[in-house]
Amino acid sequence: TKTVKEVLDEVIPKKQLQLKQLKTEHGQAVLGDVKVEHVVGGMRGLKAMLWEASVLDPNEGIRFHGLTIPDCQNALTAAPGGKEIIAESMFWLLLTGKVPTEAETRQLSRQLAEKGDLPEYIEKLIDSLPPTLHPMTQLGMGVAALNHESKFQEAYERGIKKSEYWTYALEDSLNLLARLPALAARIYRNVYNPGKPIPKINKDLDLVGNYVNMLGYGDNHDLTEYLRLYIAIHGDHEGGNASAHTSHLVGSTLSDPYLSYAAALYALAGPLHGLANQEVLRWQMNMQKELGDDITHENIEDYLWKTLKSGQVVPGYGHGVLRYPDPRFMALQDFCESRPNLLADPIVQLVKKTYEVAPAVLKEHGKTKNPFPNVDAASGCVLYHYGLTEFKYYTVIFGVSRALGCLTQYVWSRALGLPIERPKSLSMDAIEKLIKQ
Ligand code: AMX
Repeated sequence: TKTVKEVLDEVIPKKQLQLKQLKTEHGQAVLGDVKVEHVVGGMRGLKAMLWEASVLDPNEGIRFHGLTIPDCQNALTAAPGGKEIIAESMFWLLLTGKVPTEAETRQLSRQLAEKGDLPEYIEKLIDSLPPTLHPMTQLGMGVAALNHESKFQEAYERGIKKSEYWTYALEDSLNLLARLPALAARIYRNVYNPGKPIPKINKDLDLVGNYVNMLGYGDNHDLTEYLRLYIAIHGDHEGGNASAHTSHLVGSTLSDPYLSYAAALYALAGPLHGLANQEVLRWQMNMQKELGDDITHENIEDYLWKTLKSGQVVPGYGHGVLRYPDPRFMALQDFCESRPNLLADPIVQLVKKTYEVAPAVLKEHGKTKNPFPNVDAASGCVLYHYGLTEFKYYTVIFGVSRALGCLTQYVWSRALGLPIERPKSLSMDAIEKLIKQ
């Protein structure tokens, strides 16, 4: 059984060669035009960054090294006694491009569990924060402060060769991933359930199994399985989304993995991005309150129009790239469909019914390019059903997950020696001058 580092030792030289050939043989090939609409329109659709682990097709959704979510559900190892993909097997796939064996997955689980305890100064820092401070703010602070431990930063200061960067990047990434559950769980406990002792990390359990245990829901097998699936499929969504792009940009300055990921978390904390899963549930609960027991397709339609006419977006719908229902939404819906208890829950029903009505309303409204649900339309209601009712915490779970993809790319960016990002910006006057030329 190889370690993830040993597999990377084999894979990296091949990718380095591929990049060298791309640069020398195809450096001048054209991938698309840069139009004014790109410059003023949030760079939507502009093919402008390298990201190895996943590619998003507008109609088909995400593929991780070519594998769809159902492919991953078939190929990747589950926890003992479980069925859903676990974070470790997804991380291994993202990082190496290879499906890990069960033994490799278990070994990575143990490696992470052994590194999972928080340093005391982080515990003190988190414990000192007011419980009213948003959990995402706390998560970003904890991740940033963990850079006290950065091997990458220490090695850089010592003066190492560029070719060695990735090994320290990997060490930091594994350490950060290992500690995220304890950090995220401590925030939850402090804010919502103070005073109760947090269980210790079980070295025989997977990363998410330990996370759920530390959150205080370890005896809920279905919630544990749901979070395994949730964290695996939220792990990466190519590079252009705001959190991934932020970590890539910050990492390109050779800021360490902790600081790069802390920056990503603050992009994730915006309501148009990761905070949408908090917003969806708030919006659906308001709908439930207003409609009472009279939940019909017509009433939902009226409520959707009311939201749109008040100038708000319908949270959980639309996407920067996707033009079809998000396969992550479908995977979470399938999880519900296979559990009658879950499906009978009024809020899960409401999400399902909203999905039956919203695309037609959004099409008629005519603004959004994608009238279909994204993953956030479904993710929160299941957490709510299982008793994790604190919406403000939901994006933290997303934040634990997105580390899989962002840290993967951090390692690859250093292995490939990618340069500091520095696109060219233009003022409106400069754009007009260029057009006239
Ligand atoms: N409800 C109402 N209007 C919407 C809409 C929605 N769900 N989605 C997009 N629109 C509007 C936009 O606000 C924009 O209006 P404008 O021209 O007045 O500015 C117009 O439709 C065109 O937007 P677009 O090109 O289709 O989308 P985008 O790439 O600019 O934005 C996104 C994508 C996700 C920010 C947007 O669809 C949105 O705000 N959705 C609701 C929030 C949400 O669910 N976010 C989660 C995304 C997934 C994630 O990151 N977790």
